[in-house]
Amino acid sequence: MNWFKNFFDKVFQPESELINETTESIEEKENTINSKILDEESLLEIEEKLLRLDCGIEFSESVTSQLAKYKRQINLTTAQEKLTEICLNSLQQSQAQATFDFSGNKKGLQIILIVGVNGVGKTTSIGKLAHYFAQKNLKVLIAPCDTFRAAAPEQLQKWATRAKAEFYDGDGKKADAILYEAIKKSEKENIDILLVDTAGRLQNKKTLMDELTKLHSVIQKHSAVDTSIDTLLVLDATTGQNGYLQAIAFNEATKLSGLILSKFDGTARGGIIFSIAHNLKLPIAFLGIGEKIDQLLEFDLKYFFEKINLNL
Ligand SMILES: Nc1nc2c(ncn2[C@@H]2O[C@H](COP(=O)(O)OP(=O)(O)OP(=O)(O)O)[C@@H](O)[C@H]2O)c(=O)[nH]1
Ligand SMILES: [Mg+2]
Repeated sequence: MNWFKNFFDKVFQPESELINETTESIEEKENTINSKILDEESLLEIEEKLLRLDCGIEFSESVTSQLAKYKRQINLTTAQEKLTEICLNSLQQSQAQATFDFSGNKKGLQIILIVGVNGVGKTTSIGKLAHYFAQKNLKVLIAPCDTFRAAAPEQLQKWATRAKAEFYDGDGKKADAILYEAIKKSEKENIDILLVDTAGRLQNKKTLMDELTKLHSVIQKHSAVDTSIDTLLVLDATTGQNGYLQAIAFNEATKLSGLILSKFDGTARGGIIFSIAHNLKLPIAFLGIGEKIDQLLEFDLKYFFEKINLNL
């Protein structure tokens, strides 16, 4: 019996329903209790499991040291519950720091800069976001500020057409000039959401980060007072610990608002998020769960935990 699901149903259940827990479900749970005691060996296994999920050394050690307090006092079923609680708390804390609001109820132009290394899914995420906002009856404009890859604007324009969003044709201009023009166009045409694609690769890391800093200053200099800016880092859920290093580098260069975890449909590893939440306190805004236009979900803790599989 999947007690993990039961545990989650309880965590996300209204309290009134908890009181009515039936004797049947209590018996069911008791039948599945794994009587093995939490010992040194099982603590090591838990740490290995977290490392395999890409949770990173610091987070994995922090979890096992919190669990070590219960050594020889609890069985593995209870340890599983505590493990899940610790992981859940960690993500809840970083999600609580979120300052972004993608409800579509904000006043003024909302500019969303999409950043991330080469191939993580920036352009695809922009297409999906354009669709997401268009579904909320918002006017969306896409700006192709990845001027490094020749085919990038064309790929983005196709997404804009699919999402029924507007597209600013950069026509060979530099990224900062394209952004400037796109901001002006947004103001003139009462655009609600301006989505900005950026390069994932330039000559080297410094030029890439310098370019992002430049784009930020264009927004700061040339946008109206009620314009809001969010920078979302796209991370590929299957990349592992390298994703953590990407988050550090981009956060230093651009002050990230949060993350889009793409390709979460693949192996559904994504444990990298715990590492980032634990160390950088960056919230997740969306999950990419496929290549199609509607395969983007607002981040949902329950969904994430069901997929990540922390089962011992
Ligand atoms: N399965 C799956 N594939 C995805 C997802 N998001 C993007 N992809 C795929 O990842 C590949 C790269 O996506 P792009 O959107 O071009 O990535 P990018 O970051 O814009 O790449 P560059 O412009 O080269 O830096 C494509 O084949 C996409 O279809 C996702 O959520 N799930
Ligand atoms: Mg791209």
